[in-house]
Amino acid sequence: MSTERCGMVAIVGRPNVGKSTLLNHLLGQKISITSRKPQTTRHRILGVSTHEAVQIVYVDTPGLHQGEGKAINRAMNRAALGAVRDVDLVLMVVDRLQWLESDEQVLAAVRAAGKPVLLIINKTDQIEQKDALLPHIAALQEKYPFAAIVPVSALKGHNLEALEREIATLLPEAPHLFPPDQITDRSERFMVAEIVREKLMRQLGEELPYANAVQIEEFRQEGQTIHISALILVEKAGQKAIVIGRGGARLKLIGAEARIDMERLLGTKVMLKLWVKVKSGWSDDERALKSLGYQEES
Ligand SMILES: Nc1nc2c(ncn2[C@@H]2O[C@H](COP(=O)(O)OP(=O)(O)OP(=O)(O)O)[C@@H](O)[C@H]2O)c(=O)[nH]1
Ligand SMILES: [Mg+2]
Repeated sequence: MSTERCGMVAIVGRPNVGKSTLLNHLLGQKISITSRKPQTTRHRILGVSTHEAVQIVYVDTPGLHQGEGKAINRAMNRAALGAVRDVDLVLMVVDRLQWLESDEQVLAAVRAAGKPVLLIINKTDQIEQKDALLPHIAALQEKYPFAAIVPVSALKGHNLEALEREIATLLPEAPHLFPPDQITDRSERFMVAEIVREKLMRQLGEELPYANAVQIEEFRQEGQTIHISALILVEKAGQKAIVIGRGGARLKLIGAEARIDMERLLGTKVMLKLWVKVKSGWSDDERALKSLGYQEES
């Protein structure tokens, strides 16, 4: 048997560059929610990929953003920066040929951590000027001694095998941390709450800011069916009305979409009940955040 390799690999970048999409496609299974809106991911989420002697433990992180703002934003930045400290390798993701001030700040943060950094140019399927890619890569090489620069399309799965091979060469020789069939460290309860949050983010346009959180009140198996009740917390009465929609239509749609994903995840029939409750100020209240799982260990 060849020597075991294993390492922790943080996926970082500014919001919306495709970090969670990349994780899901690397794993071939959806464990981290995604949406067109920035700041979709709020927690650190592990995704474990084991192929024979190589185990890669990916850590998806919230997009690093400026402006500390509310407690929840600070908690998200802390989660992302904490992850960078704890890993063997950092994957920094950027969007096509863009290099913004916010990318520069992400680079400053990972540089400070002193870990090897592999730069991923994502969304190559949407690059119109293909011949601009090589000069862009050359310019990026000047910015930092990246371990490698790999263009991919996370969404279409382009070049992901080459990326995985590159990652494997950068991992230390070490025993595996997880059994080969384990794919995440998160509980089914957590994943179910995240599914509801994804449908909320996708259903609501700019009307609803990020002031929503989901709490699972019940998760109970009865025969072949799992009964789930989820509470959606919003900040204001007006937001509650928006989530519920006319005659409850929007909440019904969110529930129908969430149930499909939950049944796929759990492999059983799901009876889902959704509730919406106003709890003002939770997103800027450290204690409320802690009870919603936003407190990071370190
Ligand atoms: N065309 C294209 N779209 C992509 C690709 N990767 C991600 N996207 C889209 O980009 C949007 C953001 O993707 P996410 O994976 O949620 O991005 P993220 O970096 O995790 O975002 P935050 O968690 O908010 O920081 C979604 O609409 C994805 O479908 C890609 O390779 N090509
Ligand atoms: Mg994400």
